[in-house]
Amino acid sequence: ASQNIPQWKLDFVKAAIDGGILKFGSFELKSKRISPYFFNAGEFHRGPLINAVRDAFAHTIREAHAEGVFDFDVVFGPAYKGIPLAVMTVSKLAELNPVKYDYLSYSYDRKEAKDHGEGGSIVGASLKGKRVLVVDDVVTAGTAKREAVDKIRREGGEVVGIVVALDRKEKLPAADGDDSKPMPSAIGELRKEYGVPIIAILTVDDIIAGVKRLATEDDVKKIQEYQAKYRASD
Ligand code: OMP
Repeated sequence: ASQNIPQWKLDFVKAAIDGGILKFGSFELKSKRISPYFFNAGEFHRGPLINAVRDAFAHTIREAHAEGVFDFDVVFGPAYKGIPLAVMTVSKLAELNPVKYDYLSYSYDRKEAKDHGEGGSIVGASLKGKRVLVVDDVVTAGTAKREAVDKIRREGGEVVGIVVALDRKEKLPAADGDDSKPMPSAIGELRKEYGVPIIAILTVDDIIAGVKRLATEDDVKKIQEYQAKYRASD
C-alpha cells in the first residue's frame, strides 16, 4: 500500500510534518495511552497549511459525493477544531464547483448555549431537516464524534456521514483496562452504531508510508546537493 499512496495524500502528510501538525516523540492521549506521534489540527494556521487541509477535505468529500456515498446540505464542524475545517471545506468545494455547491452551507456548535442575542447553540446554517456531513480532526476512541452526532440529531438534522483528517486505527479500551486483548476499532464501532459512512483522509498507515517516503525524498535531496557540488563539468 505504501507504493500506492496518492500524491495529494503525500502532500498532506508532508504539509503536516513540515508545519508541525504531525509530531513525533511521546504524547499522552485523551485515552491516557502514551503515543509516539500526535496529530494537532490546531497547528494548521498558516496559508500553505490551510490550503493543504482544504484540498484534502474537499478532494475526499467531492469524490465520496460523486460516488454516491452521501448527499449533504450542510457541513458541520464540532467546536473547536472542527470549525475552521467546515468553513474551509465549503469554501473549497464552492471554488472547485461553484454551480454544484452553490447551495452548500457550513454550521458549527457553541460549547455553551447562548441565552441572549440570537440564542441557541448552533452558528451558521440551521440543521433542522438538513442532511449533515460532519468534519473533524482525529478519531481515537470516538467520544467527540458521538457528542457531535447526538447534538445534530437533537437539532433535527440527519447525519449522513463523518469525514476526519486522521483515523489512528486504535482499538477501543477494554472494560477491564487490559490493553493486550483484541478489541474492535473505534471507527468501526462508530460506523455500526450510527449506520453512517465514516471516511478518514489519512490513516496511521498513510502516516507511516508517508514518513518513509519523505525520508527517501530527503536522501534524494542529499544526493542532488552532493551532485551539485561534485559533478564533473563534461
Ligand atoms: P476521541 O473523540 O476519543 O476519538 O478523541 C479524539 C480527540 O483526541 C481529538 O479530537 C483530539 O482532541 C485528541 N487527539 C488529537 O488531536 N490528536 C491525536 O493524535 C490524538 C488525540 C487523542 O488524544 O487521542
